[in-house]
Amino acid sequence: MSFAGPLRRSLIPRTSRTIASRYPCPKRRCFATATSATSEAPREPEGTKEVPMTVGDGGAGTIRPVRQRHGSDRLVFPGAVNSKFTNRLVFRQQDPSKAIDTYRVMDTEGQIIDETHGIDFDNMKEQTLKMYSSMVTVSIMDQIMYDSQRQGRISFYIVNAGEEGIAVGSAAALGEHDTIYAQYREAGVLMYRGYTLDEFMAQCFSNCKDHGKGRNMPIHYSSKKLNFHPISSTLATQLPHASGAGYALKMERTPACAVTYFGEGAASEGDFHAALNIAATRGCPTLFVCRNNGYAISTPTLEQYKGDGIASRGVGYGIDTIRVDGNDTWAVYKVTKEARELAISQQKPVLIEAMSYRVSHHSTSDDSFAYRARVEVEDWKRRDNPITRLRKFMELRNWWDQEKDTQLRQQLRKDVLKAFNNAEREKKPAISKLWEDTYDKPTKDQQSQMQEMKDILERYGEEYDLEGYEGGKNGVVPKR
Ligand SMILES: Cc1ncc(C[n+]2csc(CCOP(=O)(O)OP(=O)(O)O)c2C)c(N)n1
Ligand SMILES: [Mg+2]
Repeated sequence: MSFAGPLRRSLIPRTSRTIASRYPCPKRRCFATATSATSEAPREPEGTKEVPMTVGDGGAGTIRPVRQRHGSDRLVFPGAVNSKFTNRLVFRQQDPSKAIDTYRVMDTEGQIIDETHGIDFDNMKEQTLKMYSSMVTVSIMDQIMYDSQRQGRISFYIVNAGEEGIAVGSAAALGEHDTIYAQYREAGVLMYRGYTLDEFMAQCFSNCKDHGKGRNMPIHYSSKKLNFHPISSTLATQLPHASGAGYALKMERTPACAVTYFGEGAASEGDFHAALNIAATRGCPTLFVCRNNGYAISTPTLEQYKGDGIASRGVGYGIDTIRVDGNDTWAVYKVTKEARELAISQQKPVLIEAMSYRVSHHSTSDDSFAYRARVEVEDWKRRDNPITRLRKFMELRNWWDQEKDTQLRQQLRKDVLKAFNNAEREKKPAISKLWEDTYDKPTKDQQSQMQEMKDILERYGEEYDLEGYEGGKNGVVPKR
């Protein structure tokens, strides 16, 4: 019957079929050879028959068979496919003297120390200046926004100090179609990708130009245009999203990757583990970029985990992993570029652990001197800083000097203040925006809430600065 073929085919789960045909397994022939070879193998006692089993290879999503051979010197179960038998009862421990290395391209003086870096610096002057300028802009914006929060002009802020190199160095190595899921201390990624100062300020002031319609706390940026998903400060929720986005890119055969940023503290969340495991088993082209800055608010890393940082966990999940000096912007650039290439060409996730120190308080809601000494912070600031390091690199190449630096900083300060003042004067979004975008049309409950709000504003309108909102007190009228 002509139906027989397609009918039988349809019994195979659709996903396995498409995945297997897209990523043919070079080892599939070996299965056939191994199966026929068993007829010549010595006979096994009853009850210990070889049972072919399959196991995911963690790469392109293919499956291959494993079997426990009689008399073998190693364990070959689906859960542990190449483990030697031993009669020595030893609990394996980590060896603190063998911590995972930290990759560097340049030292603290801006001198290149890895001559195999393969970065074409001579043709990268313009890009280097863009990277440097992005980092300086973030640091100037941070100072202004931090002070403005203290003056009560915005409600909240998170400073990026000390971690600008991780954000900008990695962003410089990504493609425009790569889709980003960040935590909250990665303003440099947006800055490098072209988010304007007006956009930053509109979000922080929750004004009517904010992409999020003023409904989120400051620093919860988003940009559809730049493939940057909205910041969610509910820790680690972005990580499974990034695994899923990587999987979607793989299914669409888009030559791009998903990239997610998170702190080492967020890596204590269950979502971190779920995200890494699913990305590893499904072979998702997702880059996991961990900023290990030594603190989860007031909890130092020494109290957060016992293992070798976050990198050791990547290895545990079977993910290609690297640790990098986060103050070395070129090292971050280089590993991100290589990781991206690996993720896309081999369809698998990569974990990057970028080491840095959180120079700032956690946020404007935190006073870090309640749990760490001022001298500790001052020491770190003096010893090393990603901005200073990149500047030294540029000076060594005669691309930069003190005069240029002063000019750049003056100009950027002016630009930030201009955007700041414009955003502060802008109206807030119409009050009705509070109810938009959850449902296609306002529900009955929402309509009654709007009516209640309208009544309150009619009665007590003079208690509020309604003129500051688009449409004033009439802005609460729902669009039907
Ligand atoms: C699910 C959840 N739990 C707790 C918090 C409160 N919280 C906000 S930031 C933070 C520390 C995060 O530390 P880390 O991931 O290292 O990021 P860092 O602030 O150091 O950049 C905590 C516990 C939260 N936002 N979400
Ligand atoms: Mg941290």
